[in-house]
Amino acid sequence: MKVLFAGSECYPFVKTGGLADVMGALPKALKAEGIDVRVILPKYGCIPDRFKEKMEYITHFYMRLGNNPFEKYVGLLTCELDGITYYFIDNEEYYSYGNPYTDIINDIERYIFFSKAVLAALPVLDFLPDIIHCHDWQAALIPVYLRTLFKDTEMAHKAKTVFTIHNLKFQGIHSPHYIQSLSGLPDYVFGMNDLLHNKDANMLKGAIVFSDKVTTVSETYAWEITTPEYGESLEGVLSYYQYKLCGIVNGIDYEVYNPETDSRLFKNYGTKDFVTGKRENKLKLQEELGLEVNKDKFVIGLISRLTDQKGLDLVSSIIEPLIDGNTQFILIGTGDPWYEGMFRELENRYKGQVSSNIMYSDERARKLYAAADIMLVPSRFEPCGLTQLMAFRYGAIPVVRETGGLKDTVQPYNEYEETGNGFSFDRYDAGLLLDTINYAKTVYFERQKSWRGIMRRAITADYSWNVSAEKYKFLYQELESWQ
Ligand code: NHF
Repeated sequence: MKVLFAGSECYPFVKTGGLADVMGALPKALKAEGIDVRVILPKYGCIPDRFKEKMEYITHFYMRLGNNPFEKYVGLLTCELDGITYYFIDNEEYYSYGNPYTDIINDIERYIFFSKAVLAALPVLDFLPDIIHCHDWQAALIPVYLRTLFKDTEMAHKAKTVFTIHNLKFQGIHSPHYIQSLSGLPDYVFGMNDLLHNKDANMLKGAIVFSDKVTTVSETYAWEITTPEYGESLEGVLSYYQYKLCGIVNGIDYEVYNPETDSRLFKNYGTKDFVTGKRENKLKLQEELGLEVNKDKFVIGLISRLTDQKGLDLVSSIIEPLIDGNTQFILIGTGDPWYEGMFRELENRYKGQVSSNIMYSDERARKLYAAADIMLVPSRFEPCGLTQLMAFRYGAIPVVRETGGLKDTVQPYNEYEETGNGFSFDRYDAGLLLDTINYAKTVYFERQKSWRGIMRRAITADYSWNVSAEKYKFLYQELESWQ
């Protein structure tokens, strides 16, 4: 079986969030299931040189885009990494700048170009996939193009499409006129039953309508997005198409994230020596960040994009009662300037107890997973969430809100049965977050044997891609069997 993954970011070439992790890890797990998976993405200027040097030029051609009378250059490059073939769409005008995103108006044009170029490139690449698996709004027009402008091609007769929603908040919305003039899609696609939504053209809605299957990254989120609270105005459309919607929870790459071999840690550790290993990482990180060096402090970690989605308003309103003499708080993340300022101010106010790292640093993030006692993920909504999975892997205990994938992956601690690998609360409420952290803190300080049990269950749990990759395989097989 041949599968093509198309999306806007992919680890290790370019990453701004969890989408890149999934695009990087899932193909490897599917390959282990015997599937020929290849990945296609734009060749951004921001891809590190060490990868650009590995890329080989295949060919180029020219393609028209919408009403523009001039043809656009489409370069094709390839490279192989860890047994996976990657293809890159090259066009200096679109991809030489940005990180990788720019602003929504520009990005809409850049990803319309990408979506059309992917389909135009496939015959040239001599790779006719059985499944084209598209991710998020940036690849949303691929299924639409396939069933319209490309409908009479061999590829359209053969390929089925899967569209995965990683985050419904971003949909690729603009006026029908703008999207039609750029895409050149036929008039009928801009009707109420297709791309038109609340007077705008909505690219993600197009993918929901035109794809053979729609998936999202946890079962709970698959249900939540059919409700007004989480549906981002598409709940009606998603409910209508519920028959083709399903949730498959993400995993993480257990080779990339492994405390036994992770060279970024101060000390490596595994399932046998995690108590001493984590202690050493805690002491060293405290020293590096200028916090009071003391193994007995309860270290709370938070690694997040600083946006409203992540529940930071809850965190900001409980920070005062949270930070006492026994507790330290370490944040890593960038985002909304208001939150950045707030966390900087906190660090100044609580010198030695709070460390706000307003940055994106993979190395520091891994050190924090290894050092922290708990990791906070109090999200307002969370399609899957990878932070809690990485926290498990490094023996940090997640404290999460019961939504989306957080609900599906964190089993709350039960003190009567001594089960569970984390702590959770249901309503989006600062008081509940504080109570839950305080409960975790009490177990940590007063019932150390129980705490070690929670840590053991977290660090030995299997949240790798194995199980979920098999589910995707079944889904692809089902589609392949359709005539
Ligand atoms: O895990 C990868 C990620 C999710 O919850 C996460 C999100 C974006 O918001 O699927 O995509």
